Amino acid sequence: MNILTSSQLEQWKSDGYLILPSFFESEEVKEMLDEAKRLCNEFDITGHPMTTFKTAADGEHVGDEYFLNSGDKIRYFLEPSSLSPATPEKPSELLVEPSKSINKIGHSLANLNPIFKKYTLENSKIVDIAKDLNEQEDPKVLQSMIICKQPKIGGIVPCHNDSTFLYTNPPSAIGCWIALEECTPSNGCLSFLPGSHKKARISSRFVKDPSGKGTTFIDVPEIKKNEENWDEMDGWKEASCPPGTLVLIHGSVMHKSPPNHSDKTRFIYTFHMIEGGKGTIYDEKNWLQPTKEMPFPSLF
Ligand SMILES: O=C(O)CCC(=O)C(=O)O
Repeated sequence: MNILTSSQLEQWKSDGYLILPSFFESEEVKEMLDEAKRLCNEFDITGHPMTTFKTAADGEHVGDEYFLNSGDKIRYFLEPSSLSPATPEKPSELLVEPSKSINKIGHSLANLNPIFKKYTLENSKIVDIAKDLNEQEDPKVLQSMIICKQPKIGGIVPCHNDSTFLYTNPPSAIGCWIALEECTPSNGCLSFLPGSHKKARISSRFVKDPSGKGTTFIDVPEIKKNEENWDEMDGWKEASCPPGTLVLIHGSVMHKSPPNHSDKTRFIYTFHMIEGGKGTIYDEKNWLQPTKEMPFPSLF
């Protein structure tokens, strides 16, 4: 093994997530955070389609062209409550300055931004982690993004698991989530339901709506629906963590984060890996698509 101890690996297998404090040095975190803030500061709202982002709960459909074609770009998605409601007389207007209106920036930072590339595709520690987990033969990197969780207006991320949103057959997603700032319950740290990855079936998947407009959820054939109300179960654990922490997230583990009502930012950088080998299929129904010019890159 390269980085993980056998007890950490056991914890990953039993909980479905693993918190690794001090994974990145403070200078490395500063470089990522400075770059995240620079990207926010250079955001120009002129001509922006005012696309907002919130993690879809069942029944809610999100996503326009700007969102659906962001797999090979660096695009800005707004925090819903940074905008005034649109009326027949008046379109939505920004209620805060543009740099503070951003929910997330994605979804191809690992390919297109040299700093985030350095901490993803070109990072030997990340490669070692993927090798230590030994879950994927050919990890492909996708959905690399900064999540800002802005002070006061940063919204909730409802209870979900990632393989629903980055579906492969069979499910294979793993999230690498990196705290760039202190994450606490008051600014919206992650919470997990340990062990839920062993029970939760990926029976539904988030796809482009066949109508050609937006996104929807469809059933995964032959997979029995989950009856559990995961969100209401006992045993949720908050994952407060200092900057520099890497949190590994199994694609089936239930997790969430509350709104940020505090006056502190909660910047994080995250990307996901899916299995590119073993005959695993990532199909054209998925909302996030690679392009011919920019296929999902292999980590090694
Ligand atoms: O950063 C957050 O609050 C949520 C992130 C998340 O749910 C994910 O990366 O799957």
